[in-house]
Amino acid sequence: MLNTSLKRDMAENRVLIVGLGKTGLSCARYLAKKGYSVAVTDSRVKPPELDTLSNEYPDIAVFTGGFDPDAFGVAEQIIISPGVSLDEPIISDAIKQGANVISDIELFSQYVNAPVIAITGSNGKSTVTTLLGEMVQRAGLTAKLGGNLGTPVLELLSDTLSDASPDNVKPDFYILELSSFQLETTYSLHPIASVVLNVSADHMDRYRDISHYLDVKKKIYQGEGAVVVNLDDPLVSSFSNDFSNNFSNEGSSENKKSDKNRKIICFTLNEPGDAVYGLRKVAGCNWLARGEENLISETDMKIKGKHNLANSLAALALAEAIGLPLEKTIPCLSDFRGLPHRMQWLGNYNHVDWYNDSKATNVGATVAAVGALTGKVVLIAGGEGKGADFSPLKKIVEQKAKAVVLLGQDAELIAHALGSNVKVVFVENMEEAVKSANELADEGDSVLLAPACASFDMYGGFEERGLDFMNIVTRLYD
Ligand code: UMA
Ligand code: ADP
Repeated sequence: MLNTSLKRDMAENRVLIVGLGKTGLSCARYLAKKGYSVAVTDSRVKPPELDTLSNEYPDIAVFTGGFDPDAFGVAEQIIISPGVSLDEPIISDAIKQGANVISDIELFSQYVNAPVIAITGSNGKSTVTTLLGEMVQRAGLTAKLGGNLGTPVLELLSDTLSDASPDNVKPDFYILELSSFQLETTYSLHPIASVVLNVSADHMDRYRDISHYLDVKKKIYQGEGAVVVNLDDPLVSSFSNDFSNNFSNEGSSENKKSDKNRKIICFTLNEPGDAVYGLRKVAGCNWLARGEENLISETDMKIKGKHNLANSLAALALAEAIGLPLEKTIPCLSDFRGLPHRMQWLGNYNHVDWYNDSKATNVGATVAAVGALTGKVVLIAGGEGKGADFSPLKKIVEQKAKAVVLLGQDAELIAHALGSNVKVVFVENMEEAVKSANELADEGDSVLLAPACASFDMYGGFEERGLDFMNIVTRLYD
């Protein structure tokens, strides 16, 4: 639980911020503005926000190029950035010696002044967070969005902004995309509605195994708020049983209440049955449905693929949990075009459709992306695999891929997992990958960048990788 003496520790100058990326900077600014004095450490020689912090707060002590034991020596309160593992020896030693380690999300939880909706899962977080934000706006309410989506949560709190800022108003809701890293050290968020969208292996270089990763994801359900459950994901629905045994397909189709009086709203990609939200075939087309009521046809939506139907149902369920009316939320589904770098259609060049799904940074996302396309696909994949087991790619690639073009650090590992039934080509960089895919694709095929890996071996992030891909494709073929 939260260290109740947090504020005393801060006042006594024993707060250490670990990491000086976006999160570390936001923590330093937030606490400095509140009058606390802090120290910051980062293992990198020149962390990304070093210059900004030094310019804004020259008096804050910063230790870089390693985690300085002197900085940890006096720290009783540590605020840890998501990119730093609790297994770092200096962190685990500090915990053994009684230090209290919390995330920026935990700090946010102590000061937040409006209800929070929290969204996690291995895939679909950013899509659902953004879509729900549009639904809130359409309903005439306000929301601030952030977390793993990109804006550190402390930047969303209005008291960090200057009084003159037009954003300096309390929103009706905060909608947070949360990663497992951020949930590890979060204890008192208590969202009014939360969801674990799905769970498939990711970050296996940080967690012992999938059950360790699952245990961390579960932390989003802290408190007594409404819970949205994906009935199709056995891992999610099984651990949801921990706080309620009412998730089965039995019973009434109305929102269920667990022993703890939590509102539970289930969704499925099957007929709604006893879930609240589901899919129904009407004249050969998939319709999103709430119980008996058909809401919108898949053909009237711009985001494609079964995974995006699941994301849309999850957003509807969260919207219901916070009281938004369907007549406001449904139009968002027909308008929403999706986010850049997620199944982004670039154009039809040389009679081939080109898609940028650079955000497919794990195996589950790539399986969903390949599965979302009709016809044959030339897949471009590879990068930093984060210790993943790539074998789940084999089946869908054998079914749908004409060839796979591999690049980056873990290209060989992916090729090994794919076996010999599919043509594999190794390349050195993105330009070679694009040229090779162009040669391998025939008229009517698709070329899809969905790497199943992080990008950090070759790029500064998935956006940079996606932009590189898009620029090369348009330069060569547009
Ligand atoms: N790092 C070090 N030494 C340090 C501190 C960090 O080497 O002392 C490394 C980390 O291992 C990591 C990188 O620096 O490779 C960035 O880590 P960070 O904690 O400084 O990251 P921030 O800039 O604060 O950004 C973080 C999230 N990044 C991570 O969790 C790695 C961002 O999510 C998030 O948008 C931001 O906070 C605001 O909340 C990005 C991400 O990649 C998109 N998330 C992972 C994912 O989606 O899979 C979890
Ligand atoms: P996240 O924020 O969790 O990374 P995004 O919404 O950014 O999720 O989507 C990332 C990628 O994951 C997409 O490009 C797509 O390939 C895949 N994806 C999105 N939603 C789902 C889902 N519900 N199930 C499986 N894969 C998904």
